Amino acid sequence: MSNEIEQRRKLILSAEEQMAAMSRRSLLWAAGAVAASYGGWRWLLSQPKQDRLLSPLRKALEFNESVWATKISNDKLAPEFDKSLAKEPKPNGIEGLSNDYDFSSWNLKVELSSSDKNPRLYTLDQLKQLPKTEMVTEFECVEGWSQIVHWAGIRLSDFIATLPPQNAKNLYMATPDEKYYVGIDMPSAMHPQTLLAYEMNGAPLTPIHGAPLRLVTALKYGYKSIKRLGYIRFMQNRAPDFWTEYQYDWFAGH
Ligand SMILES: Nc1nc2c(c(=O)[nH]1)N[C@H]1C(S)=C(S)[C@@H](COP(=O)(O)O)O[C@H]1N2
Ligand SMILES: [Mo]
Repeated sequence: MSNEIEQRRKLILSAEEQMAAMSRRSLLWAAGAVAASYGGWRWLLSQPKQDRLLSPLRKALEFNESVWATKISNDKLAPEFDKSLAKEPKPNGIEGLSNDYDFSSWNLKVELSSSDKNPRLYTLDQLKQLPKTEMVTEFECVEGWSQIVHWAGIRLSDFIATLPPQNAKNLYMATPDEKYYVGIDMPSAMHPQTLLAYEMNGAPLTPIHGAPLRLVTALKYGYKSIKRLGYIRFMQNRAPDFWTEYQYDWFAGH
């Protein structure tokens, strides 16, 4: 793990410890108390990557997940743009993207439940048999930048439709080494703008952008769009999520 990420985590965790005993209702008051008693904001502001730390705190003050849970639904579509506006997004986030990965060993492992001992394995060619779907949507990182990107791949809902029906509520998705992982609720997984993408801006994904296959969800912040996807597991419980463990919103709608 990079030092930068380790440092960010420490910052977030230390702020979280300070606030852990405080109830949601008194959070605004609590933020002031933390600032007063620890010189908190001055200290926070003197740290690198301040936005990365401050934004989850700000989110906790302003929103709650139920607001986002009602905001996203299969009726709502993210705006789409002209392809001419699409550019490469900033390469961001390398958890689970080890340099020595053997791409020839890649396949997508799918477990239909937490106790499924016989994962189904898919090659990219097999997945490409499903209808190719394109979208030109805005990719938004919680750090504050965004970029219009032209994606192509298969709809996650089209893929799920090929599997035996089951009534899972969530998906766990992880890199082959499981060092990066995201949890996605089933309505979001079934949304028409949730793709298993293999192309970006008309070319196959490059390794830094998640080759050979990544998730792209147009209605959520970039941290849910896991690169180098290797596992999908259907779950009843809320699936673990890398950044949610450091206080980012699990739902991550924007
Ligand atoms: N495997 C993996 N996927 C990841 C990340 C990561 O660290 N590892 N970072 C996420 C974050 S925070 C963002 S903003 C996007 C960035 O995607 P990009 O590098 O293609 O722009 O990838 C997401 N997916
Ligand atoms: Mo991000």
